[in-house]
Amino acid sequence: MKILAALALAAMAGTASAAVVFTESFDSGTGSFTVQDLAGTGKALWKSMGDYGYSNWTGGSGNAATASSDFASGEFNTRMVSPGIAIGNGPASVSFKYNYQNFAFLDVFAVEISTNGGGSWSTLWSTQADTGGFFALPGASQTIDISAYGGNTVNIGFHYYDPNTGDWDWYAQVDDVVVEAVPAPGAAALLGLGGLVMSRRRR
Ligand SMILES: [Ca+2]
Ligand SMILES: [Ca+2]
Repeated sequence: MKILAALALAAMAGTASAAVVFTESFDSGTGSFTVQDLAGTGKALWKSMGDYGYSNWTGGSGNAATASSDFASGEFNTRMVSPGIAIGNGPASVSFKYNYQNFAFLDVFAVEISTNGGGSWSTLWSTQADTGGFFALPGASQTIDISAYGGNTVNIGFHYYDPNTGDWDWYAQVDDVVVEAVPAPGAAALLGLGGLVMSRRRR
């Protein structure tokens, strides 16, 4: 039975394709994400765009998660963290819409990933490039390959910070986060094994 189970799993792996396993529209504030204030100042935290009086300049609809340093000067370092997302082995990606305005290469907008519930983070992608309109459309889209993290439950972090002092920068906006991955083993594998058992009974 062990061999048959392994064969069934191998068959599943061979035919499994990526599907949407997580989405967040931010149409209810920061939605399922949790917000960290790593500077401990309460400045420029990820919030609803309306909290800063902004519109959605990402190209998404409804609300966009927004972190603004322009709203009030002061040290800031904020990360917005997704719930744990179980991804299987195989092709996987995270995509999102955004609008980011950098101030004099002082601040950073980064996308990070954790495989230990937020205990430690790896940078997937970061930028200091003005992207999209200035307090205006258009927005932009980004897709990042996270296949290397297959087989883990991951958290995705959107990190906006300025490592310098005397912060007073612009802003970052994010909308429509989508994670596509081969569904984690569990439901799919059980379905495969169920099919195998049924076919054996027919013989
Ligand atoms: Ca939205
Ligand atoms: Ca700073």
